[in-house]
Amino acid sequence: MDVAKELLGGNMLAGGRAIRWLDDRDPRGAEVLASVFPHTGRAHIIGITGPPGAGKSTLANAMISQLRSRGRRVGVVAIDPSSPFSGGAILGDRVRMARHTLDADVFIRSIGTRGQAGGLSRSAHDACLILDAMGFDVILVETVGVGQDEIDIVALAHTTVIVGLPGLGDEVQAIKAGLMEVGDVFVINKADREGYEATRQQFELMLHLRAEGRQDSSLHWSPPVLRAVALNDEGIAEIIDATEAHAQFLRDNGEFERLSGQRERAQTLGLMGEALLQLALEKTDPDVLAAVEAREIDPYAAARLLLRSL
Ligand SMILES: Nc1nc2c(ncn2[C@@H]2O[C@H](COP(=O)(O)OP(=O)(O)OP(=O)(O)O)[C@@H](O)[C@H]2O)c(=O)[nH]1
Ligand SMILES: [Mg+2]
Repeated sequence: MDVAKELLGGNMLAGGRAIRWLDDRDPRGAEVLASVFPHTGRAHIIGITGPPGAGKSTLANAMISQLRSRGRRVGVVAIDPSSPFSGGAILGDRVRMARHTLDADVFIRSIGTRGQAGGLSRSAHDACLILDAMGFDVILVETVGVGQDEIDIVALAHTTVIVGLPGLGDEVQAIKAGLMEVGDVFVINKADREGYEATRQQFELMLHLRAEGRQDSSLHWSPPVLRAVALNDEGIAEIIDATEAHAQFLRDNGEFERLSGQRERAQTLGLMGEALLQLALEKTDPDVLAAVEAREIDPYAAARLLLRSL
């Protein structure tokens, strides 16, 4: 099977294979990517993040249905953290999203991490490129938002949806610590629970402070705070209205292409960094390292020495 040609035609089997190759660092993946790359750059990538258990997967699932009812073809990249504790959750997601698995216009892939820094965002980026080449209109990327990896993955997206939930506990703190800055659409899910109004006010306040802190207001996008009960499909149409409005806003300002370009640029530099490090490690003189171990030379001087000998 000509994987590149097949996936451009929307063949899911081919798409899945390409993503697996890229995830496994199989050289065939890079070959496929080379021939499909010119066909990318069209999909609207939406990152969905927020604290554990906020209802991101349930929401993603409801968003798929809403997008399908609007005729959009939807790709989903679910980040599968290598943590042993997440096994159940991922399995649960599979079951929950199963209602879409027979739909030829929905393609769901979970990707793992190799445990190396940046590995996860690289795999997520590759998966998005393949789904983009397959012609999906919208790509949802779901991740649990706490660490740097998640912020990196969010940087992949044109539109970032932050999912919060009622309650003034640690979740709001986690959102405050970084995610508030990157959100384009805020959703308070589980609005059927107590404390919705207080959380909404807190979000509005944080967004107000965020807007005040930004001098450059040439680009006017005020992130909405939306109410949802993902479990009952409540508030989902409004969320899709907002993500579509944001995409339109980006296109009107030339930001859509700029963000996509910036993403490819960052990916290139990341790959180069990885390759450089690999090369440097291969050429590293073990005697110098041994000398550091023996405390004959300090780490800074040794690093300089090793660099010079490259
Ligand atoms: N009451 C209520 N429960 C909900 C709602 N949305 C999701 N849930 C429930 O909340 C739990 C967690 O939902 P998930 O969609 O798995 O949450 P998640 O954010 O994807 O979780 P992780 O991926 O593990 O971080 C599940 O039991 C859902 O059924 C809602 O709107 N209201
Ligand atoms: Mg989930």
